[in-house]
Amino acid sequence: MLLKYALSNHGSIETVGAYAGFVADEDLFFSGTFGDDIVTFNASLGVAEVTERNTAAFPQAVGVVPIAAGFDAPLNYEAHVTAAGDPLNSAGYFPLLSGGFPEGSPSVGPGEVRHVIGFGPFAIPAGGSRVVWFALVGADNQTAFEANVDAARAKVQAGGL
Ligand SMILES: [Ca+2]
Repeated sequence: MLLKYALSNHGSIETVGAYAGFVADEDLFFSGTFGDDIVTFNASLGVAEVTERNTAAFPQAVGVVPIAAGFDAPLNYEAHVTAAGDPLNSAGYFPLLSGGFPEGSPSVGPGEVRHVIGFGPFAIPAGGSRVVWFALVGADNQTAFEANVDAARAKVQAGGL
């Protein structure tokens, strides 16, 4: 699934330091519970990836793929929170969406995990816009997952929907 967002700057001054992020709570139930999920920043794919703890029995993988279209977005970032650490309201997600965790932070779980992934900072010119995409990707195993991530990126590079 591809989600497309157009971020427009209707002002007369360039917007700098913009971030685009996506929060997800996947709740994998292949194992019969969402309490044993693991979320990892897959640095080689540049995606947030969620699996069951027991990947031998349950090899399925899902993830969120950030894709910037037509501009440079220098940093993929990630952040994780557990159920106990959920923000109290929507505004509480802003620090995660705008800052994330440092790249290379470790996997979180097993547990009832959420994550944030995105890119930034980037600029939006006055009167202009930036288009960002997030692909929600899943597969029956790691090999198929990687192929589906590549396919999602290729679809956007070919013009999207
Ligand atoms: Ca699970």
